Amino acid sequence: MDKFSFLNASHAQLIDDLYQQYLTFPDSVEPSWKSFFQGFDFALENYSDEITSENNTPSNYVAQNFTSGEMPEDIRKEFLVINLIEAYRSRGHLFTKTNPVRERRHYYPNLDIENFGLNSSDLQKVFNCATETGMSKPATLQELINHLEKIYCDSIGLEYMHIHNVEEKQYIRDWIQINDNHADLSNAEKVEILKKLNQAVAFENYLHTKFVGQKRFSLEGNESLIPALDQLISRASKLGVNEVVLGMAHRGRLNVLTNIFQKSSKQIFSEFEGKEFEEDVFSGDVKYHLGASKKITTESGEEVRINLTPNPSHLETVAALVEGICRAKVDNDFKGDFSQVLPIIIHGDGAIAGQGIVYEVAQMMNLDGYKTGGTVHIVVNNQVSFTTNYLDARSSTYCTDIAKVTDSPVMHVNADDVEAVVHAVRFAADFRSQFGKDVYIDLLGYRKYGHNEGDEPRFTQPQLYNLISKHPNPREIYKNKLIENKTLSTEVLDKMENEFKSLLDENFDASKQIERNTMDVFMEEDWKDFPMDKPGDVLKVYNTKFNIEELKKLAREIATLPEDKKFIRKISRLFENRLKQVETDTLDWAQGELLAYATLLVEGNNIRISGEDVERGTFSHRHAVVKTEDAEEEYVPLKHVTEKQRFDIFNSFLSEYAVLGFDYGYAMVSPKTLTIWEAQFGDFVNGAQIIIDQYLVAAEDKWKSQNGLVMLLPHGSEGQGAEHSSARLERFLTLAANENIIVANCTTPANYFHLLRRQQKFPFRKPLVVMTPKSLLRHPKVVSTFEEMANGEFQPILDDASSNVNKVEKLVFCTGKIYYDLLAKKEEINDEKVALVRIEQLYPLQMNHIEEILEKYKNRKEFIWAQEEPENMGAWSFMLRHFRDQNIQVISPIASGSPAPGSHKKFEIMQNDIINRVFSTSDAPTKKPLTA
Ligand SMILES: Cc1ncc(C[n+]2csc(CCOP(=O)(O)OP(=O)(O)O)c2C)c(N)n1
Ligand SMILES: [Mg+2]
Repeated sequence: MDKFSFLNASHAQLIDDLYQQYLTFPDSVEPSWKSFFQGFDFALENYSDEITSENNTPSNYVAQNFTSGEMPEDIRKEFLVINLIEAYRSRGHLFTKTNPVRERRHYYPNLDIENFGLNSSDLQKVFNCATETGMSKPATLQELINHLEKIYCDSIGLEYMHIHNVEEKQYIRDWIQINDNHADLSNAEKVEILKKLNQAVAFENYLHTKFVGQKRFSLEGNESLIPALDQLISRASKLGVNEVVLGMAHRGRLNVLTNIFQKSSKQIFSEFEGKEFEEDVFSGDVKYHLGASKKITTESGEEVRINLTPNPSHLETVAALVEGICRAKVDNDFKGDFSQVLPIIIHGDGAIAGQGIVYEVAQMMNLDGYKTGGTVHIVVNNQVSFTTNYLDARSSTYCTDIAKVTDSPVMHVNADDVEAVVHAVRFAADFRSQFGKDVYIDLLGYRKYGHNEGDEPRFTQPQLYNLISKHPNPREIYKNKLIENKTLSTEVLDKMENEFKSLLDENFDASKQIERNTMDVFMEEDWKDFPMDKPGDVLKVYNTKFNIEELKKLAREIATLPEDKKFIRKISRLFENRLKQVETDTLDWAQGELLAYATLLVEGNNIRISGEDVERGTFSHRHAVVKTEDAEEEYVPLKHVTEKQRFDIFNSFLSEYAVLGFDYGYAMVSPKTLTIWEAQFGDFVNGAQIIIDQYLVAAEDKWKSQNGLVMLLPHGSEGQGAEHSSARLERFLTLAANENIIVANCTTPANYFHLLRRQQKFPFRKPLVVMTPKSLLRHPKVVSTFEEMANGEFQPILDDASSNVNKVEKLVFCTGKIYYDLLAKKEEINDEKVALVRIEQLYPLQMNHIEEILEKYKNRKEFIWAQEEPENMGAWSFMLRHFRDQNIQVISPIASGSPAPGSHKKFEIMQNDIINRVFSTSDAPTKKPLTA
């Protein structure tokens, strides 16, 4: 079909309008129009004798030439060639030499000139439009094709035509047109690249021979990752980056640790021997999950700190942390300058295509609360995921197609061509630095062995592994190239290899002398003022008091709106009500929370809160950010309590997994910032379970890594159905051990105030999981006084102050909201035989206080744990584990698969049943509980 047939049906005015648009923003018009206008411009410039007053506008030109079919042949061909150029730009990446071991899939139509209405007789014709592609003067079609092949179809395939921003597209086009998109390297640079490649290859070979069959997740087939990282860090630091945070999985990690992070190979060899770690208290982790931090000086003399984030097996999880860590660095250390911190995430081809968190992390790129100024993504693409072929691993054409979500460029590059790899990462650094956006490098190699070194790849890919077994490694390929073009002599190369081999030998011998392995601690410097806690430290009392007059002053300040701004009536009333609470000394939940923040801010802490709708608060209680009525201008009272500290609060996008990972990462390097993540409802926290299981509860044990993150999880059965009722308290209690986390469920604003303040008063950092209330936010009894806040302390257990100890026959322990339901009944029937004790901190339990209480109520006949969660949920199992020998009994709904009944009516019946059973004198009802 004629490439310009669309012109026949086009309206004259439309054509001219489009042309005006094209003149301002060439890339903003649809590609076929663009080709046409380019052709028209060429005709104007180069074929002026053919242009008449009748055809000097595009519409006239169309009317004359396309509708009558009488366009001069040479101009028509220019148009066709322009179309060919556009095809190279948009489809060239499908026809590259990027796969080192097998033929690529075939895509149609290809770039044969016949598909563009051209033929071999045109090859020697000169075309003006060649200058459009960076050629200095008009060129023959053959020369132009050679030029385009080099740019678009050699060892690098580039995807960028999907980008909507014209300036970015133009920048990329200009960048790749230099030197035909090939690296222009000095001899010294080539030697440096070979040196890193040699280190990568030799290190793997050495492990292969010394630790036969042991898992190391070899990088072989993608060794050019090492020179790539080296050059990326070097280029980025020249562009102003001071700190790099890297996240990667198992593949090639040991190689990165030794050859990029300069971890001594002696240490790595010693870890292969499976020795114990120095401190017995830590469980430690496998060697290919450990983190590292190091200050290095690049070849060109720049100092840069590089950090490798410790990670679990769960692929892609670490990416969210890397973003959070980088953001914290930008906020804490680099005054908001994103250009000084570079996140690099290394993916596997299977994981980047398959794991949903990749999408969640990608969506952070431009968000105020989560952006990091652009991430460089490198895929170690070995074309296989464990045993699964790429055809079963994704539906998308490329594993990197996530890049399209953020309009990011992608370079697919043949991992055997190390110079092309270096060129690609330099592009990544430059593009990120220029636009602060994500960029993807798809490093296309192969996997030399099985998934790990004990695995047989021929079970599943016999044909491919036949090819791979004969394939030379990238060092040999590059070495031969350098010898061929006489950059280096064989002697120099042999010397380089021998020296590195000797170094490995020395380290191997020395590793035998190590008795116990030491564990590197991730970002130790940031934590030097926070030594790790010792057993029992969490249960000590920490001073969370605050001067009462100052507190009142702060309370008035944050409950007062600026007079020169107008807010909707409901907001004005809400703030008036807050002020009234201040004057009547009856502070509700929101005030307890906001005052904790205000006091921490003036004491020199930063605060970051993130989560879905946290600014207003899901339950409309927080209103930490209010908007003016007319302009929706934001007013954040807590930003005004002190100039010195940061109070940041961000509504997150609708993600739990990545956002919790991000905030965990943020807290990982911010001991001086109270970092809080709030779930919309506690239910949704299980979307982020991997972060909890692999980091929150285990990081201390695995990597000696402290973290003070607070998780606020609205929890409680209130008749809203099976969802929106439970933050799965039971799960957190199952995961609690060795004082790894704190789990709390407070019932008073004052206790919540002290709990939050205590987080920053601890001389160490510890994750805090809080079951937070919903109906209690507005419960008339859930108020505290200034005195309780200013001069109180956090109380892990709240004993029943009203009970007459000697009369108590039933000692009832409970936690959270059910206390107020039980209290109402107790007061209604004036029951003196029941004492209600609240467990405000479930983990770690304050056992000495509990023992005192058990001792105190010595006339008790029953010891009850009462909960509104079904018997298999809530804290019951945990309590049973602790008080088995105290004959503790439970009153709860019976076990159930879902956390709460579907209807409000049923919920009321069940809740009443529990309350009645607690206060019943007969034991009959406890034996016949209602079912969910
Ligand atoms: C979330 C998750 N699911 C499953 C696994 C088990 N697993 C370990 S490696 C692997 C294959 C990874 O393939 P790819 O991302 O291509 O990396 P490669 O090993 O090929 O470098 C799988 C499925 C895992 N580690 N994490
Ligand atoms: Mg793979």
